[in-house]
Amino acid sequence: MKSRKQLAITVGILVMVAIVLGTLLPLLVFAEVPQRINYGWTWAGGSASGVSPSVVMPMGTTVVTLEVSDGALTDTDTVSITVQDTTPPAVTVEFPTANLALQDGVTLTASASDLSGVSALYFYVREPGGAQGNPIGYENLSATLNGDTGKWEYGFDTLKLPDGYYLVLAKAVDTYNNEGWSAAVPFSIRNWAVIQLLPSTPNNKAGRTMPVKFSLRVKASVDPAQPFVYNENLTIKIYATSNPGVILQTSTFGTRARNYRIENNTLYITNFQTSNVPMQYTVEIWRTDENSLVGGFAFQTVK
Ligand SMILES: [Ca+2]
Repeated sequence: MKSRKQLAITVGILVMVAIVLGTLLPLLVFAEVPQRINYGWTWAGGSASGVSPSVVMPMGTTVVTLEVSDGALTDTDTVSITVQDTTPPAVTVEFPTANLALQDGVTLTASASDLSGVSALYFYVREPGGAQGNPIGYENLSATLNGDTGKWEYGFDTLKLPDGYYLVLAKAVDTYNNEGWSAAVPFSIRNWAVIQLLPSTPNNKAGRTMPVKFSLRVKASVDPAQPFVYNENLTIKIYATSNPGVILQTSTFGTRARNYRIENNTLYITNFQTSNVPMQYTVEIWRTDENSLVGGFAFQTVK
């Protein structure tokens, strides 16, 4: 009896072990064979692997094919990726340098660079005002790329503009039409010479109204022929040389007594009532628009 009971217990244990093994074995088998999935990315000129690889794509549109494989089965998909340049070119005006005084013909020069290439560059000559100046009709001056220097150039005749203060800016455009602006570079134009026509006689009688005459011509260093400069936007200031703080007469273009007029494209003339006391006077010629001094001269009255 005793041995039969022991046998029954032994059989029971064996059955339980078999049940446990039957449950666990399949799990152990699966654990020893993990599912390995490969991700392969390919495109014209490149490839990568992994679930989310970091890559550098070329400019423009590229079709990328993804192939996913677990070793037995594969599947593919494609995606179209477009890379655009949204960064404007870097551009710098190299000539003129800041605050340079220019004469005659000059070559405006700028350098520009861009990842996708600079396709065009334009210069802008403006009068001062604000961060980018005020247009005066010299916009979008299309520059040419100098193959030797790699710089962009534009031939500019400063005689087209009156003497005074200006700004030049450059705008570069890349092949994706992004526009980059240079800083504004201030410069001046100095082509004019004031030529004193008085005194026609050395002795101007004090106390009389006398015509103050002068001419404005292109500097001989710029053009030896010294052509006449016609300008209706001048302000002529006359004061006693000993007392520059008190302006005795201010003349602008017009027909009234204290205005100035331009005769025969050869001279400027304004009438000035001199003091009874003999003294020396200074005449200053200014550009009204921008309050810049063109030049001046002095004359004297006698008893
Ligand atoms: Ca760019």
